[in-house]
Amino acid sequence: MISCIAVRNDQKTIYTQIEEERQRLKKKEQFKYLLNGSEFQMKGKCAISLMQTKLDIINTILTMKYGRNVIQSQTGRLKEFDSVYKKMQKKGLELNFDLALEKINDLIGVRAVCAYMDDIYQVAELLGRQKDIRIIKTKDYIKEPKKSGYQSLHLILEAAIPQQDDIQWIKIELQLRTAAMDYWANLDHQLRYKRGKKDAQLIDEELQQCASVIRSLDQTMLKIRKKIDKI
Ligand code: 0O2
Repeated sequence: MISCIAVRNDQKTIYTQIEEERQRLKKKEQFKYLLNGSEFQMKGKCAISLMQTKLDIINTILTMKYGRNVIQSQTGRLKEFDSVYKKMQKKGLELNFDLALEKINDLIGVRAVCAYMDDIYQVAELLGRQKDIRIIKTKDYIKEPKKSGYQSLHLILEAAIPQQDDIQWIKIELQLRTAAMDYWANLDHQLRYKRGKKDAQLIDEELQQCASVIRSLDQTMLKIRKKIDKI
C-alpha cells in the first residue's frame, strides 16, 4: 500500500515537472514569436534607420564646422533571441516580452564610431537637443570605464517614430565610442566567448592593461589634434 502511494506521488511529480517544462517551452516560443514578429522587427528597423539618419545629419553639421569627418562609421542591429534570453536569465527576469521591452535597453541598438573622444560628447549633445529624441539615461563608461576596461558612452534614449496616425516613442541604446575603444571592445567580445576558466584572471588583467593603453592613445591623439587646431 505504502509503495503504491509512493509510485503515485512519483508519477505526480513527473507529471508536474513535464507540465512545468511544457509551460516554459511555450513561454519561450511565444517570446521568440513576438521578438521575431513583423511588428517589433518593423518598428525596430524604422527606429534604427531614423537614428542613423539623425547621425548622418549631425555628422554633416560637424564636418562643415570642423572640416573633418567626425562620425567614421555606424551600425545598427536588433538583438537576437539567444542574446536577449541570456540577458533576461542573467538579470533574473521572467521571460515576458513586455518585461523585455521595459528592462532590456539594447533590444534596438545603434553604434557610432567617432574620430576623437570629445567628438563623442558633441554628437551626444546635438542629439539631446532634438525634439523627437528623449535621453532617458546616460552611462558614461569613458569617464568611468567598466571593471573590464570597457569604454564607451551609452545613451538610452527614446525616439519618436511616426506611425499611421500617431507617433510612438521607441527605446534605443546608442553606443558612442572612438575607433580605438571599438577595436578593444570587438576583440574583448570575441575573446569573452572563447575564454575558459584557466588563466581567466591573468587574461582579464591583460585586457585591462590593453584598455588603458587604448585610453592613453585616445588622449594623446586628442592632444595632438588640439595643438594642430590652434595653429
Ligand atoms: P552584446 O552581446 O554586445 O549585445 P543595464 O543597462 O544596466 O540593465 P546592461 O545592458 O548589461 O545592463 O548594461 P551595460 O553594462 O551598459 O552593457 C550594455 C552593452 O555594452 C553590452 O551588451 C555590450 O554591448 C557592451 N559592454 C558592456 N560591458 C562590456 C565589456 O566589458 N566588454 C565588451 N566588449 N562590451 C561590453 P550585452 O548585451 O552585454 O552584449
